[in-house]
Amino acid sequence: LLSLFINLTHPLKPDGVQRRLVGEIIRRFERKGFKLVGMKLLQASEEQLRQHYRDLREKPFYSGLVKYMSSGPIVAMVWQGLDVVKTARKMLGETNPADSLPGTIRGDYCVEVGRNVIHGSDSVESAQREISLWFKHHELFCWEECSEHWIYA
Ligand code: DGT
Ligand code: DGI
Repeated sequence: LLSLFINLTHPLKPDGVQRRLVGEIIRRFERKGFKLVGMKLLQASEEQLRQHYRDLREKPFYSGLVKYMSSGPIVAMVWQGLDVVKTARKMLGETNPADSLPGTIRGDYCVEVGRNVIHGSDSVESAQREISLWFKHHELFCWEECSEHWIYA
């Protein structure tokens, strides 16, 4: 069963923490059936953010993005579950909250692309890269969930 699983890094951005959305967002992923395997509150360094957003370094909003992301604590999370990367992107909504449907996290809790509350890895490869950027091996936990047989057939 575990070999089907894929991880996702999933930092709540500084506005998610400031706006007291941490519990609400964890609740959505828990209720969906995904398993929390890593989580911490941290202040991101500019160097970490430069690596995290290296694909966006030519964009006009890049410096503002790094400044915003380092402006306060974030919550970094790793969730595990079948197709979690793909499904979590649907739960997050579109990059621009204005394009996100109600019912998604960005559709329900924010209005502007520059304050879109949460990040989710966009592919399994970027999830692997991002997990190794934000977490040390011993900060991730492999644990057996008692409800697993009611979530997976
Ligand atoms: P549904 O789920 O009744 O609304 O029907 P569909 O069209 O969403 O799903 P369908 O017709 O491909 O499959 C019918 C049921 O068979 C589906 O509810 C769950 C089950 N099923 C489909 N593919 C798999 C699979 O690969 N493994 C297992 N364990 N069950 C499957
Ligand atoms: O993976 P996403 O966060 O959905 O989107 P992305 O990887 O294309 O962009 C990363 C972040 O960069 C995004 O969450 C918000 C910011 N961003 C993207 N496009 C714009 C933007 N920020 C501003 N201000 N303007 C943009 O056009």
